[in-house]
Amino acid sequence: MTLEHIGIAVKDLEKAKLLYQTLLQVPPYKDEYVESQDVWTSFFKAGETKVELLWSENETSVINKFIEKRGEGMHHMAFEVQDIHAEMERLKAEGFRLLYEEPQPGADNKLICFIHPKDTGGTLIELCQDKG
Ligand code: CMX
Repeated sequence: MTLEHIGIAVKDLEKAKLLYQTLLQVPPYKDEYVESQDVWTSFFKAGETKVELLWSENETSVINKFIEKRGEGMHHMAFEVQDIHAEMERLKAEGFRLLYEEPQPGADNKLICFIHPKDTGGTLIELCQDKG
């Protein structure tokens, strides 16, 4: 698995975009609304990996629930896999709770699934596979 991106939950997307643009010295390469997650995303390249800013206007979204409980900051790590179905089967057999039965459409042309943070020492982990 390779680290594909790190997701950061933010309260103000425009402010966070300016901050990361200053920090990384590159503009975001993509802004995308992900309907299946009800979240706006903004992606920055950072060497071999990416930073994904996450923002939602919906108060009941998982992002705002997370911010309310834990504050802004790192929300998840995403690992890229070659065969997401096979990885989901493998991890399920290892006893991890997966949040979806089937991979869902995610941002940046990916199929995604999450592992429950209670099974991974408190860090939400996403598996992703390029749709090709
Ligand atoms: N990282 C670490 N722990 C987290 C977490 C996160 N991102 N989100 C929630 N938790 C913790 C909570 O703090 C809580 O812990 P305590 O019981 O110790 O307080 C526990 O997990 C249960 O959380 P909750 O507040 O009751 O919230 P929910 O159960 O409603 O949701 C989760 C938690 C992970 C199942 C939900 O956020 C989820 O389905 N996430 C997957 C989808 C997602 O995150 N989408 C946004 C990103 C989309 C994208 O990248 O495109």
